[in-house]
Amino acid sequence: MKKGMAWLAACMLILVLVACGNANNSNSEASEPEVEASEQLVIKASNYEFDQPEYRIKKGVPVKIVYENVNGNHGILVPELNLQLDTRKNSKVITPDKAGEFEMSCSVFCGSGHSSMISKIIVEE
Ligand SMILES: [Cu+2]
Repeated sequence: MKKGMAWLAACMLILVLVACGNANNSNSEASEPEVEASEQLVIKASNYEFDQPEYRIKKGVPVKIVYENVNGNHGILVPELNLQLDTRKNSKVITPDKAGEFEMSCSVFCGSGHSSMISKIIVEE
């Protein structure tokens, strides 16, 4: 009799765990809808520069921006494109809706060369 109760309790526990797992999955999908991007742009940062003076992407085309930290501890920040990446969150899909040149700076105060870490994101029409 006692054994039966334990077995029943174990079953209940498994059911609860499964239900919770499903709930978590649907939540994470809802909070961050990931757009499919066929293009990818890798931006690398080191002490104290980005690997290119400018990066080109296209207006209206989803692009996956990937941040790569080469040395030091940096990040990228482009307020106009609502883009901020660093070593903790290192990729994001964006679809720029306006053409132009947008300044990109380092999002982490990394030391003496911090303020010279400036590049441009150019969104082409
Ligand atoms: Cu930096």
